[in-house]
Amino acid sequence: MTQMLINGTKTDAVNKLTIDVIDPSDGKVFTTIPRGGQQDVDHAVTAARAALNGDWGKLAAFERGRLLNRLGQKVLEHQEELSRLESRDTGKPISTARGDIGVLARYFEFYGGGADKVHGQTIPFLNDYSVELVREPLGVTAHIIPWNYPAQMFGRSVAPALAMGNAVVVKPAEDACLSILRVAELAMEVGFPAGAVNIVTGLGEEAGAALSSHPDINFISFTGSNEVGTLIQQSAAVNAVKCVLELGGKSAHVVFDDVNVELAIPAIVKGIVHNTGQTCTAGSRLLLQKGVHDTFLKALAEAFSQTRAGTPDMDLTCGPVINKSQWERINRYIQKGTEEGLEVVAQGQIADDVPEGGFFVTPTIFGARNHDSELLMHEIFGPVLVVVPFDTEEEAIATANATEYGLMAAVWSENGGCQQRVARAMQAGQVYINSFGAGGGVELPFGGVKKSGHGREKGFIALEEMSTTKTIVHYHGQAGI
Ligand code: TXE
Repeated sequence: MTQMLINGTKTDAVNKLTIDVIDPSDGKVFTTIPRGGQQDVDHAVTAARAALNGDWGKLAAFERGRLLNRLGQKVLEHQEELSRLESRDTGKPISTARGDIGVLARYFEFYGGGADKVHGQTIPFLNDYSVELVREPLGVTAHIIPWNYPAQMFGRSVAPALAMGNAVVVKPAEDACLSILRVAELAMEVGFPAGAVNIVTGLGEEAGAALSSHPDINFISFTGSNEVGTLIQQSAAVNAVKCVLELGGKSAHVVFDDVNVELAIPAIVKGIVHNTGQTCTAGSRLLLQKGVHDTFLKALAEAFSQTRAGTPDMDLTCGPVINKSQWERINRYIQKGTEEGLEVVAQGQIADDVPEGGFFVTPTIFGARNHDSELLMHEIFGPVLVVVPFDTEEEAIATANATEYGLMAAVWSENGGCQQRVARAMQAGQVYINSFGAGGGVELPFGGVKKSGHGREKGFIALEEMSTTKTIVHYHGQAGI
């Protein structure tokens, strides 16, 4: 059994209950984690508050930065161990997991370097006044993390919070949290004071709800489904705390007739099969201009049919999906596409020798004739791409924006004017021109518009999100003058 970490101590849940952790490659239980609840969350929040008022709160910004950098270095020293843990827990191919752990280290390096570089301001005001705007931590920050990129999202959410001097309580996903628990242990080893980093494992509706509605937290960072995002926003409203929400996506590639085919095809394939499509930014819609439609689709189908799903150790294009319910959901969508009469343009394969009971799905591209397919509207969260043709730039922009989501998008064209017009018209938090996703992009501000959420993570902007300002007004004139 793996334990959680509260106040610097590895611990079971107060109620001693546990949750089975299942290997997505064979559907079998391989360990358990504590099923934390309200009391465990209370202990963690109390420990975080005490750390803020104690050793952690007393550190200078450069000392916090040094600790973050040490943790980044430690993660790299343990990269193979962490990658093995992450791939077993999530089903990711081992090379994908190695990449994710590299990105985790980058978060701690990047924000370690940023910790002492967020300056305040002086503000011109009336004569005889000096006004300073100083940055302060928010306090105890709560981080609810999903299962698709546990290690990366831990870094993305927690590193900027720690850099700004907050004390964190993390509720990882019940489906995948082992890498996070190990990194939290490493944080203690490099010298983070007890209580600065706390991890409470458990179910969303128990530990997650207890944390997001806790009256003594000052901020919530949530990545996950829109349904739970709504609950989180309600809890945040009750306690009047700020929240950053990163929710679903239905990202579009818009491919024009003058596309550089060699550049676009591998990026579009990777954009939907990487992490078995379980990525909020997955490029799950492909809008193809009619002049290039047939030749592009033929080349895409050839490349896509080479994709293979297998176990982490087989290290193929993708792994299994995380659990049975996601497996059923994705297969329902594939079935639905067939029922709606969508054309199957290409399919990858599942390797012959995968274990029985694993949650493997067949990567699939569908061609749609009109725009009202459910597969074009809903986030499938699997390796399923839907292609639609278009004539004009205006039509492409309208179709790309015809979704309730707005997380990421890409324009594929060699025409500078077209690239800029489309990039600016697209409703998305990040738009790529002739590329897609940029391998993590720790430095690049990220977040959604519309129902993809609000607030920004990654980049320097996250340091502002994870802190607040205080205005100090100093009158230095003389009485009566
Ligand atoms: O998400 P949940 P699920 C989307 C994706 C996927 C769907 C369902 O479309 O198919 O969501 O996945 C915690 N109070 N994304 O059901 O439930 C939970 O324990 C507080 C997109 O796994 O939202 C976990 O830690 N917390 C996404 C986290 O919320 C609660 C990544 C996410 O789980 C809670 C994952 C509650 N009441 C899924 N209920 C992305 N944007 O990358 C659950 N949780």
